[in-house]
Amino acid sequence: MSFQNTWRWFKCTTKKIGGKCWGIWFLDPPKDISLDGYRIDNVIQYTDGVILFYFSIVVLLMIYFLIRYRSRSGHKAEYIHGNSKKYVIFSLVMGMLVFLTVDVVIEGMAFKDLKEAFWNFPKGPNVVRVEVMPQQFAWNFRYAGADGEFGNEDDLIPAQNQMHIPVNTPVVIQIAPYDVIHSFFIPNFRVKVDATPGMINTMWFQATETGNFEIACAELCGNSHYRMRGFLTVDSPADYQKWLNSLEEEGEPEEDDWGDEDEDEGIPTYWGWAWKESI
Ligand SMILES: [Cu+2]
Repeated sequence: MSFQNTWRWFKCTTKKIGGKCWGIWFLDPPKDISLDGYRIDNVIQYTDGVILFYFSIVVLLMIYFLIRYRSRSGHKAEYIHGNSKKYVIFSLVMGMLVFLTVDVVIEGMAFKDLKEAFWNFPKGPNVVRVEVMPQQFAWNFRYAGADGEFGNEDDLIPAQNQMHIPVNTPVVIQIAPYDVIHSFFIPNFRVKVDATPGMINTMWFQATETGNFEIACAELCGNSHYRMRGFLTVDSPADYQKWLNSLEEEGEPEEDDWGDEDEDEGIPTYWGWAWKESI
């Protein structure tokens, strides 16, 4: 039985409420509809499980000692220094056990996931590329258009907060903010990347199901941070193409289409950068 199967068995036998096998313990996380989201869930679940295991041991031992050595007649308290060789070795062994089963295992899982998935950027002509520029308090998206190049006239810019991607296709985003730090978070994909002023950050993901999903800002970015919400539509490839075509028909925005500076959600139409292949 592999580690993953053992773990699945453990979490399903311990948490069957309403006939359903709960993923992350008491939480009911958004449905994972991404290729690699299970990796994040596994790390979280392992962390919860191993911590619960050690915590239970400590609590059970405390209860046992409280009862076993309670104050009663004919019993006298004893003062022990606890610094003999035996105790030192015992503490070191316990410490190492915790270090190996918590830190080392979680690091191992995390680096494996980074190497196999999150840092293993997809390449090739079928990869969908999107530039994202969050601002207080909205999401701006940019698609390359017919020429496949960013930062020129035929770029496609959907309405604010609207992002479409095709299903079963790798999507790479590059993100930089218009103003302060924001963070692009799609709970259904278990992915998140900061938008940092002065930097272009990058991330990739792939949807396994069509539907409508929420994009949240995961960085407190101002007084309306809570309503900074984007809408991600995962389309079939045909619907996605149709949507791109509908953007093309809308035509180019005018040069002076910059949003009103006094308005929170003025749309800075002219933004974008040449796609950074090296990052
Ligand atoms: Cu934000």
